[in-house]
Amino acid sequence: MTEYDTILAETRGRVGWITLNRPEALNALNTQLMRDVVAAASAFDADPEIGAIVVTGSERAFAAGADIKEMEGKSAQEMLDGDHFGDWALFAAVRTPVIAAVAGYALGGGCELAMMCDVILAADTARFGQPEINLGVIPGMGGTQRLVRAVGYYKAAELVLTGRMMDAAEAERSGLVSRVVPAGDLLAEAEKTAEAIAAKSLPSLFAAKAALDAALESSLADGLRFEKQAFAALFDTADQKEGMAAFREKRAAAFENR
Ligand code: CO8
Repeated sequence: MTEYDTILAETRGRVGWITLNRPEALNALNTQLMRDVVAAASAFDADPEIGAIVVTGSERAFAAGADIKEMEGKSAQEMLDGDHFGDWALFAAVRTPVIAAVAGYALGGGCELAMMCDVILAADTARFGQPEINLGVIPGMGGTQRLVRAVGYYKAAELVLTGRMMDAAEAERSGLVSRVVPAGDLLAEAEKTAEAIAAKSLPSLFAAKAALDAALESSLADGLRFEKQAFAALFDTADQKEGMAAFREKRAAAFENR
């Protein structure tokens, strides 16, 4: 397994784990951490033995945002030319389902990173927010766009304009998180959920994620067209034949991921 400077990456069964590891900065997302996360996620994504990825932080912080100290002195031109956060688009584009397991702070870029994932499991200690307005800027890694889609305009607008944090219960009520669990159970729940996903057929997982993404990115008519094509295409996989035969024969499916 490759060693990284700012994260820990490991494989457990069919699940790839990425643990953000800059405790001195509450896992603030600097350029190196972005590169490390993208490299690890891309490697997991290319590995047919991996069916789900978990991204997590520490008990205190999932991530407290982009690294303010790294950005502070930059000009507008430098921010645009450097495209300092551009590689996060590669993370958002991985085909494999990604679960964010969030404890503590998920602020600014940390909240935006969680929203690039497909499932957000929150510990009851989790706190979400887009506090960039307090720094004289605005969210820059998708926060104004994905948060509106996740929680609706009025909730998102209040959070982005005031910069206030919401706790895990409010985040769940608002539709930002999939499920809240006691902090001590977070990693076990993430593992259980990831294993349940990773046990499915890989082609159907890729198709499901791509179709879900289409719901956020296209009109209903285009999304339905995409879904119809993706649904039909799966009938040329061995796993569709196996899955349906297993149902008929009243046994568990043995998927071969093809
Ligand atoms: N960047 C850099 N360092 C940080 C960050 C951060 N985002 N957050 C915390 N740290 C550091 C602190 O500076 C401190 O380091 P040191 O001990 O050397 O001073 C250490 O982590 C511990 O933090 P605190 O002492 O502040 O811990 P507290 O428990 O008192 O407070 C908070 C915790 C409330 C989370 C507080 O640290 C905080 O408010 N952090 C900043 C939160 C924030 O504003 N996040 C948004 C950042 S901007 C952003 O994410 C934009 C994303 C899009 C950019 C895209 C550009 C293209």
